[in-house]
Order: sequence, then structure tokens, then C-alpha cells
Amino acid sequence: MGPCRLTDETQKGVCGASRDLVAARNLLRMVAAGTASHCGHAQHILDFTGGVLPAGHIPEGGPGSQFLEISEALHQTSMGVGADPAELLKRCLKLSALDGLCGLSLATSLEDGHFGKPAAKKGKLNLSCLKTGQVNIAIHGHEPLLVEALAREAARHRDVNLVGVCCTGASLLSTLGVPLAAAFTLQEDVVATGIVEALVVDSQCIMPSLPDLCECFHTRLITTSELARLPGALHLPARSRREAASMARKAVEAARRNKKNRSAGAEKEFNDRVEKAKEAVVGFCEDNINVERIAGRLRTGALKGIIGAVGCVNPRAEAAGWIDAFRELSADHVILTTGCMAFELGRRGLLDGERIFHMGSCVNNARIAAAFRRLADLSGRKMAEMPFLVSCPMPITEKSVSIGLFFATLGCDVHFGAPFPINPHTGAAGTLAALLGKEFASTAMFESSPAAFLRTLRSPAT
Ligand code: BF8
Repeated sequence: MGPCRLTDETQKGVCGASRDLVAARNLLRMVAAGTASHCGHAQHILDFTGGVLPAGHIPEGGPGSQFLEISEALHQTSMGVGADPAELLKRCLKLSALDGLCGLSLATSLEDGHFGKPAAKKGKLNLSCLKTGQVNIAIHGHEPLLVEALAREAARHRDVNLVGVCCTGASLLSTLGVPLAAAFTLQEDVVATGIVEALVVDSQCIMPSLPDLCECFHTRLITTSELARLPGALHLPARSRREAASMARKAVEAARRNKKNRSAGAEKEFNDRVEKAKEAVVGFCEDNINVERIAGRLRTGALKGIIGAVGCVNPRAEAAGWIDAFRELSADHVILTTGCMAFELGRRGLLDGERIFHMGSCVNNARIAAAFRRLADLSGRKMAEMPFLVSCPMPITEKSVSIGLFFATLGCDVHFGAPFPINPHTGAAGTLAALLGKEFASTAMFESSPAAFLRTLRSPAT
């Protein structure tokens, strides 16, 4: 009796669960967690900004019904409830669509209401955004609502340098032009520079290693979300504008007081080892990429398609190979990118705002969806008839799985690299493919090799 890990097609668990049932159940649990993360994120921003839903964001079942859907999915996947793989997979797709509406799109609309729509601008990426001569504060996580207060407070002090990490960082880079020091895999390196006085985290993709790591350096770790408390951290809640303003003041004070604790030699070591900052063009959204020109180039065949390069970067995968693949594809494709993939492209100097466009954080994948919609409308075609592909080559988190399937429910073809969210050799994967084809005219590709991915895209049939 458990854990449910069936490896053979003919094998069944003691309870009678087949491999397909286990695979479908696991996928639904992943999608439920991803959807919960994005919808929870959007709800936190909604609460922070006063609870007024922007137009077009009421799910069919009324405000808040997305949380009931998530709960129902978890109920359906618990022991002895849903036993029909097809039904579980249908719910995966329903939840993924809800993730798009009540997670990604709602969070992005609320961010835009708070910061305004992003404008194209030059930005800087990588660890060199930290400054030895200043008090460095890094902000990390996914809910940038509190950052405006911290950015404003930091700007009042000439000795304070604010940088971003992960998706809070990607969002800040797009909206306020705050330099982006690192993405998920490099978050520990930010602390390990030895020149960061405070690391302020909100929620999601925050490594549990940070408290131990901060103890090895002088970095003050500050949490702001009740959900993402860390042992030993200073907790300064930021659930409202008032709390955020107070948190910002206290965080800046704590960081300034802490600078004297930098270890001798840390600055020299940093200056000796750090790479030069990479310049990037950032701040794109559906309003400021030239969709008319892109649609025209698609019509003439100068462009073969548009690729959303999204999701995580997994140190166990061939990240450089994927970056090279997207670089090569950018010769005749437009690449729209978000989250950790965007950082990875940026730190190689590829975010040029001509062929590869930085569209923000992972919830800002709503901007890619909106750009796809505009391009389809301009071309007078359905989304599924357009040469759109969303590629998530190294999915670590459940969030990247629900994002990928959200695009599939829009009619876009989707690619997942390893670790695959579902074993492509199971009947459940076949059922998922059939559902996508029948209901949304989309396909899902599972490919862990950048070279094979390129070959598939370059083959005449695609
Ligand atoms: O939401 S790409 S590792 S940072 S989950 Fe996390 Fe994956 Fe990075 Fe942002 Ni998105």
C-alpha cells in the first residue's frame, strides 16, 4: 500500500489503481498545486489592493470559486475517490484554464493596476547588480506588491542598492527597472557574495536552505508572508499598504545597521570574481511588442512562428543546450520569455527586444497569452491555427505544469522537457493528448533533448 509508484503497464496497486490512474492523479495534484500558487498569489494582491476585481476576472462560479475547484481536485485525487483517468485529466485541463484566468491573468491585471503597464527600457542582470560601496538589499519571491514601498524607501537613501531575485525580481525589472541579480537556481549565490545586508522574501521558490546560508554570512533574512515563514528570520508582515510601508522602513534600517558586519575581504573577493553586468531590453507586454509587424512577417513567411520560452531552469538539465536552441530558433521565430528562462537568456545577453522579448515574471505569462490572442485576431485565425508553441524545457515546479497546460487549453501547442510532468509512455499521456486534440486542437510534446526538440521543430511536418 503505497507509495503509488507503478512502473509496469500491467501492474496494479493493492487497491487496484492502474499505472494510468496513478499518472493522471499525480498530474492533477501537480496542476492543483500550481493553480493554488497562482490563484493564491492573485488573491493576496487583491486583498492588498482593496479587493476590487478588475473587469473580466469573475470565474463562472463567482468570485472565489477557483478555490473550491482546487479543493475539489484534491478531494478527487485522494484515496478511493476519482478512479477514471480520463475524468481526472479533464479536471487537469479545467483547473489549468482557471489558473490562466484567476491566477496569471488576474495577478497580472492587478500588478498593472498597481505599477501601470510596463514600458520597454534598458535593464541590468546578474550578480554584478550588487554594489560593494552600498548597502545591498535583495527582494525575492513572487508577490511584488510590497516592493513599491521598499523601492520608494530604498530610493530615499543614497547608500542603499535594491536588487531583485526570481519572479518578484523579474516583475520589478519590467515595471520599475530594478536590476535583477539572480533567478531561482542562483538565489544562494546572492547571499554567498557576502555583500548583501538584507534578503527580503515574500512567497514561492524560496529555498529552505536560506536560513542556514544566511547564518554563514551576515545577511539579515526578512520574511513578509505568513505562508512563507522561515525559521530564525525577522518577520515583517506586508498584508496592506500600511504594513508594507512599515516593513520597508524597518527592512532598510536593519540592512543599513548590518553593513558594518560585512566580513573583511568580501568586497575584494566580489570585485575580483563577479562578471560584468549584462544589459538587456526589458518591459514588454502585448501593448508594446509590434504585433502588426510580427503578424505581417508571419504572413510573408519571414517568421515561422512564435515561441513562448517559459518556466524554470533545472541544474540537472542541459540548460545551455536549451538556450542555444532558442538562440538558433530566434533566427526565424519571435521568442517571448518569462521567469527563470528569461533570466537565463538575459545573462547570456540575448534579451535584445528585437527577436527575444522579456515579458516579465511567471504570472506575466498572461502577457504572452494576450500577445498570442492579438496576433490570432490580427490574422483572422483561431489560436489553434496559429504557429504558436509554448516551451517549458526544464519544469521544476508544479506552477510551470499548470502554466503549460493553460496554454494548451488556449489552443497552443506545448512542449515539456524533463522531468516530464507525466510519463509520455503511459495510456494516461495518450488520453491527455486525445483530450487536448479533441477539445482544444492543441498538442503536448515531451522531449528532454534540445537537439531532438530542434530536429522536431525543423522537420517539414511541423
Ligand atoms: O514562478 S520559473 S523556478 S522563479 S516556478 Fe520558480 Fe520556476 Fe523560476 Fe518564478 Ni516560475
